[in-house]
Amino acid sequence: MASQNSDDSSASIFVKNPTIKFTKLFINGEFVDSISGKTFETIDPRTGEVIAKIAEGDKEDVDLAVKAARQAFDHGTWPRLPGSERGRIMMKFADLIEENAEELAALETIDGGKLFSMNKAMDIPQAASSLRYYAGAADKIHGEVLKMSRELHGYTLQEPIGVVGHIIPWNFPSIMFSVKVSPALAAGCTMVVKPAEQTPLTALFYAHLAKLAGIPNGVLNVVSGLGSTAGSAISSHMDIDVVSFTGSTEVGRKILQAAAASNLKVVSLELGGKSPLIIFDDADVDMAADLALFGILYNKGEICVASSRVYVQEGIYEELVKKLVEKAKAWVVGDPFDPKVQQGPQVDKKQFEKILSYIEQGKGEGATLLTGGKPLGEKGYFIEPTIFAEVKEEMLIAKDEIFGPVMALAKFKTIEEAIKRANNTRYGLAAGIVTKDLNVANTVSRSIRAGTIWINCYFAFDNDIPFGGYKMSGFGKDFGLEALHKYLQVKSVVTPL
Ligand code: TAP
Repeated sequence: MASQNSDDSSASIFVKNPTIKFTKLFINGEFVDSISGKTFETIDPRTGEVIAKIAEGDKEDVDLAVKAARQAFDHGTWPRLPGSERGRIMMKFADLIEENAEELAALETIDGGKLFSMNKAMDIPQAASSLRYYAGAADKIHGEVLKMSRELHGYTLQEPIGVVGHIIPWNFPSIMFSVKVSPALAAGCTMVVKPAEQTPLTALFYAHLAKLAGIPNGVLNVVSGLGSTAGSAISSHMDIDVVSFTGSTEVGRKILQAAAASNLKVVSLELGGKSPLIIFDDADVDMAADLALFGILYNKGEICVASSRVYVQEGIYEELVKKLVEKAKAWVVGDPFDPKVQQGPQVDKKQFEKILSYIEQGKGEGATLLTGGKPLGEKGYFIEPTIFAEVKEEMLIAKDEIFGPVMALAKFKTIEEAIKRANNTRYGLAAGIVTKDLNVANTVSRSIRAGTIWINCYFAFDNDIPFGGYKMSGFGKDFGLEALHKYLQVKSVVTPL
């Protein structure tokens, strides 16, 4: 395992220490201080040091942002523009993201500890690509002419739903921003975005680029701040029509309660997961070990669809475990700017400590620690890739979303047992299956109650693939044309013939 301080880097010194240009709230097309004048610190998880002080929005700032968004929706041009024109501006926004990809990727790395190489190759391009996907849909939003049983003429209109509140998490700040904002923009909505307090930097940069692209004032507002104040003000606001949230199941529940207690706004929740990866005896052991490791260690395990429970059929169990441990020991943890590094620091001290406490819990409950289990280095929030075997269903590490590089491994005999154990969770976000047998793949994918099933692959996302949860992983979809529909409402128009 690499030490955490490598000199070798693909990023220039400038990129590793980017100037922080945007630290204020973005309301009605302007960067402004919070009304209270308060700020909060955003931290570099590589060192624990403060990067910048960010304006801390609260209820009054959310009110101002919603007022601007409401004005832009009720009287502004954006919802009334031809879809093709909205699409053209969104394409320009995407171009500007690509022009600034290096700087955005670096901000994402210093704010959240994510790998610079992945940000540059994947997260930032995906933010642009999501805008382009929905830009292409903006002029194809239309209703239907209905077949009536009486002497009536009826048709539907697809209208933008109104003012949207987006509350987003810290694990994929750019992708989450774009995946929420793009379909809402295409639909003709106006919006307020609250980024996570750990990672506000890119959302504020995107606000600047949106203005440069020509998105009118008030259409896209960004209020950085805390969940308990700014986030809560969004979910309970009387003039927000829909809240689109990604984050923990616990906060998702609060948002639903706040929506019910306020104006019954529409809610979409993309919540936690405890996704199973089932590896059958006929799998290529080397490929399966790579997939299992990637499934839990990618983005340092801070991903809602992480394959945190791995079930291996008994015939290949011993061989697979041996490979997994070998590969986990060779996995490189360290400076996320170093191109050889595969895993950076956890996002913050709280998350770091939470993961370590789950590791202690796993040891205490009697699971076998095969490798890892400790923090790495003197500073920052680095944790060794950790694998537990003989994990029983009732253990906390098999049940809770840890959101870190911790795999819970178990052995199974039959396909029925694998399905039963995979479904033994309150979550239902995703699942993976590794087999060469098409019948097995089909049976298992139809039997698992989860929103996405990956067969012989993992984390295979695409703009056109709807993504969302079953059970306590939430409801409502991001990605795909499905996501567009959550920002539209259907109006029926009827006239006598
Ligand atoms: P959450 O607390 O759920 O944070 C997600 C977003 O919700 C953040 O913007 C947060 O603001 C905001 N928020 C917090 N409390 C709120 C409230 N009462 N009303 C409205 N918005 C509120 O997640 P976290 O604390 O960052 O992480 C905790 C755990 O959640 C993780 O360990 C992980 O298990 C899970 N998680 C899941 C996901 C996904 S993608 N499913 C993503 C992140 C975390 P702040 O910035 O102030 O927190």
